[in-house]
Amino acid sequence: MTRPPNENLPTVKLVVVGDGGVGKSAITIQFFQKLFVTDYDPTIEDSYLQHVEVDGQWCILDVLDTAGQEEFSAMREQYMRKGDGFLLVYSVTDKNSYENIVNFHTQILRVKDRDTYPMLLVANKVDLVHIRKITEEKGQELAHKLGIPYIETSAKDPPLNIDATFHEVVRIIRNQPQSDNEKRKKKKLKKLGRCILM
Ligand SMILES: Nc1nc2c(ncn2[C@@H]2O[C@H](COP(=O)(O)OP(=O)(O)OP(=O)(O)O)[C@@H](O)[C@H]2O)c(=O)[nH]1
Ligand SMILES: [Mg+2]
Repeated sequence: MTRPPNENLPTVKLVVVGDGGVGKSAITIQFFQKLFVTDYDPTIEDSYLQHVEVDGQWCILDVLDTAGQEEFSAMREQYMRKGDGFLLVYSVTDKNSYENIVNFHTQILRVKDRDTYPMLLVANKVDLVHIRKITEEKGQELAHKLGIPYIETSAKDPPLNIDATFHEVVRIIRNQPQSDNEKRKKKKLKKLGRCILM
C-alpha cells in the first residue's frame, strides 16, 4: 500500500445508522480491522479514524458507529448534525429494520435542513440466503423512493462490498452538488467583496 501524503488531508465524517443488530458494528469493524465479530454486543457509540485512499485521493475517514437500540435514540440528532455522509443500514433478514430506514432518512434531512444529503442504503447480511426476507428488488425500490444509491453487503468472512461501501459514501460526498445554502453564502460574499472594492 502506498503511504498517504504528508500534508493536511480533508477529514470526511461518516455516520453509520440503522436498527439494533443489523450489523453496523460488524461492517465498521470489518472495514477497519479486517475481521468479523460474531458476538452481538450492542453499541452505545464508537468512533474510528483511518487514512484512506479513494480514487487516488487520500482523506482521513472519521467513522461514527452508532447505537441502534431504541433506548439510545435520544443521541441521534446530535450525531446526525456531525455527519458529512451516512450509511443507512438494514438487515435483509429483518423486515422491521428495512421499514425503519425511512425514519432515519427523514430525521437526517430534517436535522440537516436539506432536501437531499449524501447517503447510501446498505442491505447487510446477504450471506444469510436461507432466512432472507427482503429481496434485492425491494431494496432497490426503497433506494429509488429515497433517491439514494443501494449496495448489498456481508460483514461475514469472506466479506462482500465492505470497502466498496465506505469508498462509495466518500465518492457521493465528493460529488454532491453545491447546496443552495452554500451557493447563497458564496453569492453574498461575492457581493460583499464588490462593495468593499468599490
Ligand atoms: N451472518 C451475518 N451475520 C452478521 C452480519 N453482520 C452482522 N452480523 C451479526 O449480527 C449480530 C449483530 O451485529 P452488530 O454489528 O453488533 O449489530 P449493530 O447494528 O451494531 O447493533 P447495535 O450496536 O445494537 O445497534 C452479530 O452477532 C453479528 O455477528 C453479516 O453480514 N452476516
Ligand atoms: Mg453496534
